Amino acid sequence: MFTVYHLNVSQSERIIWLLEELELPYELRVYQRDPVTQFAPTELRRVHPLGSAPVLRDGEIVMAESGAIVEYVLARYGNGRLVVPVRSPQYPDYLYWFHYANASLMAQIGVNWIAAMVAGPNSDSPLLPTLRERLERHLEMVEDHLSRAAYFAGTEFTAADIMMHFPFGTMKAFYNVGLDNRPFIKAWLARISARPGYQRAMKAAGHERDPALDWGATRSAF
Ligand SMILES: N[C@@H](CCC(=O)N[C@@H](CS)C(=O)NCC(=O)O)C(=O)O
Repeated sequence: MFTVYHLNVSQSERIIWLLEELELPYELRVYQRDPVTQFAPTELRRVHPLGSAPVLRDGEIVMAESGAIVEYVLARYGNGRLVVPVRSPQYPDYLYWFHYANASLMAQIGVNWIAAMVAGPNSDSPLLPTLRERLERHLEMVEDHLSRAAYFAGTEFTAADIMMHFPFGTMKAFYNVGLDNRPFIKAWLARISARPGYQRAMKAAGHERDPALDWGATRSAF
């Protein structure tokens, strides 16, 4: 059985969600963020040297990095579920969005979030509008894609959707990317929210309400 080391309000909910979708049993170990810094407690460093979440234990194997964990679970236990076959025309989209979620989108959101915190609310730094414009380019690209596809890899829900959810869903608790003018991203979030596996996972992850709803940034650190 897997053990999922979960930090509240974090990307580790991707792993809970994946296991719920696959109906694979797991034990959950829950850690709470420091209420001021929002960092993980030091106990998590006993599980993995970086001390951040998620971490998955599968017997002797201990893995961090949500994308790597998702790929590992799907390759070993997925039996073809939630992935796109390599020869499928949808495979490049599947691969792109799966990796884009953390490698580019989360990276951009993270920079904007930290810059906004460091600059403060009254800053007139020209950096902030520049970063906003960069983030808008991402939102425009995602919106355009979802205007032509129900899910990131086409007509079927896949692990690429699991990877893409956090930046538009739970990340809002820290930094709201702003989806007011993005009807296709919001429609995709609504489709995701209707999934029983998602609902079970968000409950297990400790959410009292659906994190895909617009709840505004409530957890800005420092
Ligand atoms: N790219 C990593 C990010 C890991 C990460 O930064 N996790 C955050 C939660 S979303 C964390 O543990 N933050 C608390 C800390 O680093 O102290 C992944 O996808 O697993």
